[in-house]
Amino acid sequence: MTNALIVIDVQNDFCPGGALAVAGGNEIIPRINAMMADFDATILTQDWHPAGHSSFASSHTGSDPYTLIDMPYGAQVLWPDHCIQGTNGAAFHADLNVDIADMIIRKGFNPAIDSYSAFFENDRKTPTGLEGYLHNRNITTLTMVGLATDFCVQYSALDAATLGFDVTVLEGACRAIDMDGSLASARTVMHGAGVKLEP
Ligand code: VGL
Ligand code: ZN
Repeated sequence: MTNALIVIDVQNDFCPGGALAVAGGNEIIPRINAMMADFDATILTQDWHPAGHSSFASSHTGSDPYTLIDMPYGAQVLWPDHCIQGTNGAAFHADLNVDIADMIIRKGFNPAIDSYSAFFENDRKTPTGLEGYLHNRNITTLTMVGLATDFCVQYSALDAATLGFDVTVLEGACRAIDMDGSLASARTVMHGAGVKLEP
């Protein structure tokens, strides 16, 4: 067994003061840093949108953030502008130990498709390349931490489980957006998919 720590989207825009701030988002960083040495590999993901991305409410006249829109690939939540490529909001939080990471995977760069998951874009079929990377390194066991539990962590964990990885989400090292019951739903769905939820 080769294991990896997958650190999802610990970026300024998802931390307090950021454009899509997740409550307590920065609190998880010391624990994540301390865990990195316990894994064979550490992989960071980075939400990385071009300006004018289709997941931004500002790209859809008359639409407010945190509402739903129909996209060709299904329902999509509209977000405030966030994690725009090259901006400080898209940078990793300064406290995160990025130096130890083996791999940084960027996602959400396709202007027309969002990508919550580290494995597939929101059309559920366009791969990011992470699956191949993990297989090539014989990594079979994943521990996921980061932001946000009910969006990018959930989607990444579900795809990983579907792909056959052994997946654990450390909920105490994650924080949630929690809109309209999304956290409770995420926990139920992840549990049902065989993702281990641990504190
Ligand atoms: C995320 C909403 C939009 C996340 C990314 O990292 O959970 N959520 N983009
Ligand atoms: Zn995003």
